[in-house]
Amino acid sequence: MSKRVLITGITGQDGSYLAEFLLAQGYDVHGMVRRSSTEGFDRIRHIRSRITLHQADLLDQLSIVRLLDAIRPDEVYNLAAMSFVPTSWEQPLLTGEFTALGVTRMLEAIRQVDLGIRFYQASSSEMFGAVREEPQNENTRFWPRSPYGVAKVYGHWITVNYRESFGIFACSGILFNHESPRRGKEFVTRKVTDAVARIKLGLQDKLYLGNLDAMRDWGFAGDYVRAMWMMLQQEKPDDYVIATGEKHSVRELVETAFSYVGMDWRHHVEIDPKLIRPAEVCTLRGDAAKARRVLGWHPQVSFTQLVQMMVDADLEAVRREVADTAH
Ligand code: NAP
Ligand code: F7E
Repeated sequence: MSKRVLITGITGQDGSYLAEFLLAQGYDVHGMVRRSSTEGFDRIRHIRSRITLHQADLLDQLSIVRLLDAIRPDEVYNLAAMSFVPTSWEQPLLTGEFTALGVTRMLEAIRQVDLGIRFYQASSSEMFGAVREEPQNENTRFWPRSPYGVAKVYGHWITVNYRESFGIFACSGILFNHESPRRGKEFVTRKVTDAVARIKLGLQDKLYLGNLDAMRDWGFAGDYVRAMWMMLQQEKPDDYVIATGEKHSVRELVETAFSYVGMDWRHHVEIDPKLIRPAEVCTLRGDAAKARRVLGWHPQVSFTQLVQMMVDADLEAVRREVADTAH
């Protein structure tokens, strides 16, 4: 019989790639979605008929318990969260409820329904924040720089604690930034590739950005969801850093994206001081040696391939948008 899985955050970037990956592995895939007056299922439209969606909310403990009891999954991937760093300064309490306490609600539900359910927690390189060393690995001290980062530190430690307290097979994946054509347009990579497409096609002239000096270790989301699954297939639960080991600045990102379509970014990019964060994570670069050694995980898409893939996808999307409005 096929294994059953529950993904929270299935409508998000990672949820959609993970659902595709697990379907290909033969899983019976269930997703948790929150109630909304309109359906935001764009990223999972192409697999909608092959998955089962259920309404529940990270803020509502009983809804999660009832859901786990009804589905009885073998594995749970907790990807749901308020994931945009700037919003975490505007809505710090809600961020704590979703991104921090939401993890405890998931773990409590497992504790109540079935201690045998395997659990993956979507932790983040934002926990390293003002980095204490480079590259960062599983033993690097955390110093989060936003309410989002602080909430993720809580989520990480409650996952470790429930593993140690109750023997739950719970893993915390400390994932560095990962992107794709399905990335939300407020994140810097997609904001840049969407703007490059619009500028190239004559629909826009300027792109306003914040800190061009920030450096990130950017990988491809499709590679990273494979690592999540690998963690839950091991004999013992553990925590892993997932990263490419390379870092690039926002300036390099912009240069790579504009030059790919034959344009000079200096003619189009302007700085908007409102986009500078109250406390910045200036640089991140991960060391995924443990994941390579234990899981056998390697990223397959390079930085340049990733940027080009996203620009190509946005050129196509914007062309479609233009054609649709012309009809
Ligand atoms: P994303 O695209 O923003 O997706 C977030 C998902 O969480 C969406 O499906 C959203 O549902 C859902 N959600 C939010 N609040 C919820 C609630 N109260 N109840 C139920 N569902 C809720 O994020 P992502 O990039 O896929 O990231 C997935 C996870 O990995 C997140 O936890 C993120 O913090 C973490 N992470 C991401 C990265 C990265 O670089 N992408 C790196 C490290 C860690 P709606 O569609 O209803 O909004
Ligand atoms: O910013 C700088 C910004 O918003 C990256 C989330 O998935 O990854 C993501 O968090 C950098 C920052 O991602 C703009 O200041 C400059 O230094 O794309 P981002 P993030 O904050 O790193 C981690 C791992 C997560 O866990 C999060 O959930 O780019 N930057 N100008 C800008 N950033 C944005 N968004 N917009 C700009 O205009």
